[in-house]
Amino acid sequence: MIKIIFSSLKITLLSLLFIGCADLQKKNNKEIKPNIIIIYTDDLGYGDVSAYKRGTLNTPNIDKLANEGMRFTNGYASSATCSPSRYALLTGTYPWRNPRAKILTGASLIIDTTEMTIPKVLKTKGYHTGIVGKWHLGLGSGKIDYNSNISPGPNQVGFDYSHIMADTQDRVPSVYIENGYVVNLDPNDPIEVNFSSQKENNDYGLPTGLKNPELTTMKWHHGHNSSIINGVPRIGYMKGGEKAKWSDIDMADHFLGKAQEYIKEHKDKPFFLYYALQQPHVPRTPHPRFEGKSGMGPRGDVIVEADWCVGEFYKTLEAEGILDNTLIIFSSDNGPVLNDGYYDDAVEKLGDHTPSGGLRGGKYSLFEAGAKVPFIAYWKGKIKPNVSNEIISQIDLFNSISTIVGTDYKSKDGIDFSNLILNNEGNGRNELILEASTRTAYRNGDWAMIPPYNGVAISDYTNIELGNSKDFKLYNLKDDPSQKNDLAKKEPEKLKEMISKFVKIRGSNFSNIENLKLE
Ligand code: NG6
Ligand code: CA
Repeated sequence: MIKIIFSSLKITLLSLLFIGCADLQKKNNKEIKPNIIIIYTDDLGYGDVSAYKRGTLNTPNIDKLANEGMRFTNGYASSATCSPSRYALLTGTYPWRNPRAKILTGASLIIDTTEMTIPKVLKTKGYHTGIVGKWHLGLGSGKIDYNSNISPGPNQVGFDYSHIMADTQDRVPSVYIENGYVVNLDPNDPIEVNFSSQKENNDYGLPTGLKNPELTTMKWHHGHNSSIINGVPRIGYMKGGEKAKWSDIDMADHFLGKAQEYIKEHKDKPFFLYYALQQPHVPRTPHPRFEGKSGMGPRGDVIVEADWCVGEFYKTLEAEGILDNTLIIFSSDNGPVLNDGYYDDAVEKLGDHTPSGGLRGGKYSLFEAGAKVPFIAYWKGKIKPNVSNEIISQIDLFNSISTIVGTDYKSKDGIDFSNLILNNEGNGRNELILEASTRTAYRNGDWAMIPPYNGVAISDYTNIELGNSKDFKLYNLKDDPSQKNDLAKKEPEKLKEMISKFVKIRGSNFSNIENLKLE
């Protein structure tokens, strides 16, 4: 009897102590273990989310996260293209430090398996970690054999579970890969892939977009003229793997289903899910039930589809009862592009929608629209509805998440903004280096500086202003968010200061213009 009383007293005391600790930890944002979800879209622009009130497209489900959570108006991807941004997101390291962090096509894994990543940090705290969707950080360490275990990949850099497409929807192999194995692969129909040029006759004797335009249902504009899969000509050649090929129109439902399954399976333990949607990257292939829904052609339709996916995904979190214990970050890997290689009416049917939200440039650009993206943090009951104009980058999520779950891991270039994200307290970044196709630019406070670069001012293909010029450019974003007035000549002192601060981080070997004078 005494023993029973004593042991129940012990339990009560222990649980009191535990509750006390938990409270304290919560106060300090330490040792709490919310589920963490990053919802990452592909090429979604600053003006594509209606909560940003810049365009005419409607995204009610993403808006809910934005309006009931923290909406950053100065949130950046690290880069104006995909692989570098994804690299920086997961590692907290500037992509220009890693010479392999460029747009990838069939490349090897660019994250070193010894490098720390967000999922690795979370695993030290007992999290289960998963990725569903677009990877685009390379696979393997040489020529990849898609018919056996594909490694290293996401599972070797911190993810317990992975269900991905290797690169992008417009590249081969057009198959899903789960935990290193191609899904539904018939061993009697092995996959071969190569990205050599057509001249080398590496098309396996199969139809291509270049030779057989009559077999395509989507016409290529630039690039994208190799193997035809589901009527869509792709980048690269693929043979075999017939049963394993994805269905483009079902891709959104497919990834959503996998993300929902993951949640249901892991809801009882803290988990991290990186849900990387493929929309609105090309080829834009909405499910027929979304066709025509935006009135803007397939680009608008796949954004409506992506928004629906976010809504369905949210409903799952709600139904599983885990919303008040889940931090959701929503963002995009780079800014918007209309014509990215296919004739798909993105330009013709745009109407008065403004994907870039009035910012200059777009995907691939050093101007603002390249990397300034929708950036939202939502945690029901924890994050209060707010709009923040503080500067924050996806590169900061590593340190911020590390602090939220109570670890000391710090990345090379990130800053801990956990307090800003959760409590709207404290300042954001003073400065930030932005990257676009290996070129870099600098933001400090309200000022943006773009160094000189060789290359065309406007891309012949995408029609986007890339930010190339033979002179330094300087803009005051407060007065001039669309970067119309170059102040480099009017404000020489400011320019000098910006260059010197930029060079301190970036080093002086940043431009492709020879004998560049920094004074
Ligand atoms: C480019 C492709 C473009 C897109 C991009 C990657 C051509 C001409 N252009 O090389 O269509 O696939 O790579 O986009 O092939 S990203 O968002 O993944 O960075
Ligand atoms: Ca992208």
